[in-house]
Amino acid sequence: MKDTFYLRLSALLMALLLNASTLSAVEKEQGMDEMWGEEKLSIQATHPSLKWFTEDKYAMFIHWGLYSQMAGVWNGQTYYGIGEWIMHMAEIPVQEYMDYAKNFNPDQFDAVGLVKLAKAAGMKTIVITAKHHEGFAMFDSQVSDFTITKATPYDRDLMKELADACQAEGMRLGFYYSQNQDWTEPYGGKYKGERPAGYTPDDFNIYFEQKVIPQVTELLTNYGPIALIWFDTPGGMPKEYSARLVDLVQGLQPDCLINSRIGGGYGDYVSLGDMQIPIVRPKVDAWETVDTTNDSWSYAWYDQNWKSPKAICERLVRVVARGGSYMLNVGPKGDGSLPEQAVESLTKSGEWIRAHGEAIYGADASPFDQGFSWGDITTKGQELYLHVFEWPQAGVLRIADLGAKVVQASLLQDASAVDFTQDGSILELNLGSKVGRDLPLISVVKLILDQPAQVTNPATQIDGLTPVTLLAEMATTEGCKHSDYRWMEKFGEWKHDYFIGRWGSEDAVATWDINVLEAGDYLVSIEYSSENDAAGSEWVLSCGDESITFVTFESGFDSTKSFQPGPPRYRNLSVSLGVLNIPNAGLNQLQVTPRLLKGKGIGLKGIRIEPYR
Ligand code: FHN
Repeated sequence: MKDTFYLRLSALLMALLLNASTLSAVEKEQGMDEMWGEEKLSIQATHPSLKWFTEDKYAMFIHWGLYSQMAGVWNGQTYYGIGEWIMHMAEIPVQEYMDYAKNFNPDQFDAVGLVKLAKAAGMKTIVITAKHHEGFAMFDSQVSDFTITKATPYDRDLMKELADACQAEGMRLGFYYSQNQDWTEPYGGKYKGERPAGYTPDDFNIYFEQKVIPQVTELLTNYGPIALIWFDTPGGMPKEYSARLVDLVQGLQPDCLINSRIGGGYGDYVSLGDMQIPIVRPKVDAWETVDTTNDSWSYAWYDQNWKSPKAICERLVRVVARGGSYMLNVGPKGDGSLPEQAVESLTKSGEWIRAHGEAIYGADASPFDQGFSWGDITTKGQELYLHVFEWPQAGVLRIADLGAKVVQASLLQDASAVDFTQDGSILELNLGSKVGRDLPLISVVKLILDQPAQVTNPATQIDGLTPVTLLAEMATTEGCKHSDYRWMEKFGEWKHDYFIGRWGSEDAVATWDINVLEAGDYLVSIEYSSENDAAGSEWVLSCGDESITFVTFESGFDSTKSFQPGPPRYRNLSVSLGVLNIPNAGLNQLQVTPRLLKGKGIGLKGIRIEPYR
């Protein structure tokens, strides 16, 4: 079965990634969900501080440590991969790694400049790595010598400098703290050296009592108000340790939020998987996506894949439109300076974000649970903000079934009126006269409604103007299953491939509810992957009485190489199926069902529907 196969790949990849030689059999079976403690999707979002968290929407994440000085290079060799894991990738002996601290001298670090950049970027909180898996304290800790103040030529406590700058500038501050993994502590999780004689896994308690508890106490005592503490990779840590940390944090700073990666099912809000921008709205009240400005978390000299300012704004909007918060990472260099491209894209995206803050800060999710092909929606009471990523060619944008009357439509940037008609349930906005003008990165059309939108029909809208892709995430399934396959591609960035697989029999069916705004002919194509033994399977795609029959072939392996060791993945193929007539406007169901299955290993990723003209 394909998804079982993928699960095994994923587990194997993680096992390889986590230094198989030091892991127990149980640890080797862990996938990223267990590492992240992501099972915590049933969170009760009740903490009073969630008010600011859900309103602020946008934070800066900073990965900075000794690994930043290495920048992906050890002993003259570049290690491509997840930068802050270089100790693991290059198998650097513990003592050598710790000695390397002598090279860490961040004399270009400018706390005030950093906070000002975050502000210019439109961010409201900074969360910085106080201690990552390497075990090095970026702050002045009394319980370890492996700290910035004791082990490096830079004897200043830069967390203090940052805390002061944050307070002066009105920026919230949070600390990342790796509570479980500590590669340089003999009793820490995933220690990279030889364990002391007589070691048993219960000795984790020594590390926890002597390092984690006192250091978290220091962080929550010596640096003023801490908005949140961001724990990471609890996988395998017994639940009682997470409970201890919750008590500690609540006792020291009751206002401080804790993310779900504390483990044990605790946490005030959910951190989704790294770089995961959900397609449909997660069924959880308070959540965030963490993402990064390029592909790496920490600075790596070779990673030049910077997100454009527009891409940053789009990702922020997609997250806010699904009801979440977005935390975007930047990796300073070892000397404390920031890569120029990161500064540029953060500043430019920040200009747009601040100018359109009305549609972001304090905004609620779209009344539709999913985005649109042209962009996405955020809302505030009777105001609806349409973030138009791509201007439709005809300059016309259609939305159906808002459940409210539009009173006024204007561009948020200058309040200039936008022409519109609202006939029955269909709202049509004519942006024609605006196209070609000096438009911002993303144009936002502000609608004032006569009442808050009442969307009773959340089906994906086929507007008859733009191509729409029905993704696997949006389907309901019978006899087949949703699967999410994740892998780390190059530099620490997790990729997600979501598909419908495990097709059990010819009775299986995947169904998409679609709201067709214009009846007529549509060109249909599908994206899928198929294992060899399932090649030649036959399928029917139907909408009412109209149908298309098609065959799926082996898709072969993805030729994209991953720097992480691991078996190859199946490739997604895009195949045009032909023209489908949808005779009736309104609510329809589009279904895919096998008529002859040669094997189960077929992953259906999406169906693209495009007006046929
Ligand atoms: O292992 C870490 C990784 O280095 C990085 O800190 C990310 C950020 O979310 N968290 C863990 C992997 O998910």
